[in-house]
Amino acid sequence: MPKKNQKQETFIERVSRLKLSNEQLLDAYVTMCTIRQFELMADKLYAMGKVHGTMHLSAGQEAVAVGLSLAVRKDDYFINHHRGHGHFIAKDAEVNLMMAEFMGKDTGYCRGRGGSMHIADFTSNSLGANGIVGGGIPHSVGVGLALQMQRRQEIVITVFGDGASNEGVFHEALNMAALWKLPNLYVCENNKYGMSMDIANAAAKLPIAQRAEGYGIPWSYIDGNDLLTVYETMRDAVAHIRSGEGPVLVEAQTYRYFGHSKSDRNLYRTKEEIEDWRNTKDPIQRFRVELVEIGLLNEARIEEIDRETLKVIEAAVAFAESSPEPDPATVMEFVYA
Ligand SMILES: Cc1ncc(C[n+]2csc(CCOP(=O)(O)OP(=O)(O)O)c2C)c(N)n1
Ligand SMILES: [Mg+2]
Repeated sequence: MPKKNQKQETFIERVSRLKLSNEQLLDAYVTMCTIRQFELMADKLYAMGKVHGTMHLSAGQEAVAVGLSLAVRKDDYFINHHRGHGHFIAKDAEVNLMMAEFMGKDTGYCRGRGGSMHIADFTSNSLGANGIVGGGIPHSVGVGLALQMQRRQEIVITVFGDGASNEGVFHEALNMAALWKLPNLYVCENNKYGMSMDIANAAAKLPIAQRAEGYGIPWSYIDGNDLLTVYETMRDAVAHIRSGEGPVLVEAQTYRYFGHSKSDRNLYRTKEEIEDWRNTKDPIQRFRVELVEIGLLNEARIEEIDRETLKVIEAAVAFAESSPEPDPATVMEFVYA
């Protein structure tokens, strides 16, 4: 991918070069805030014993989900991984149905059978998250091949973590997708850790995205906490893919604030490291400062957005809590053998 020198450009110059409207910028900000509120609430509900199983929170990674969603079409296909709440929300999922799914309610996206890690919604071409690390990566080859054979304009986006990129299926899938020039965008969310393993101790060579060269695939390694960088990179990648040139791999450097899952005690990283990412690299804070600078946000509006997004999430909790449990008699429904 051509690398542009964005250092000399001011935010406003960048926004105008990228032709993003005020409405798009504000929408992106609100969506990032919604994801953050959702994750904070999910954490609280888990602590209260209202959500069962486990969950993987994506607070800190919001700019990847939202920058990506700005660059793709709503009918593009999406294959997600276990840390996928933000991507689902950025694809306009109904938070009511997500929350109900978390609480195992019959009104949830998967009628309460999937929980946090397995949300899918075929009506919006969200093909599902996956509890198997790297599990969605080979599926993307089949989906891409189907889209290509049907001469469709949609592409398939596959999101996975740095840890998943060390699995064999990553290489198998990239090889076939490149060979057949499939319409596939691969997005590696490098949040520095796979469970408790620092990627620096797990990957022989960084950046991960450079592995794409082995398959002749264009690649980028980007600041995944900068919304406009994510947007621009994904937009260029999508243009390449839609023109029939085959797949692209983007590695977005980001960071998760919560532990890996609910059993994590953060013993593999320091408090200072977490605080540094929170205080100096937070994607929402960075974007907020930029929007204030260009006059799109002020203190009052920021507080209003915080209140409004919290209200949406609280309403989702109320919806989920008042929803019925699945009827035990239906336990065999949707089971295929
Ligand atoms: C095939 C497989 N191996 C191991 C696990 C256990 N596991 C769940 S998440 C995870 C780490 C994944 O790290 P990464 O791909 O970087 O995603 P992240 O959790 O950081 O978003 C592991 C090892 C699993 N679910 N599936
Ligand atoms: Mg990771």
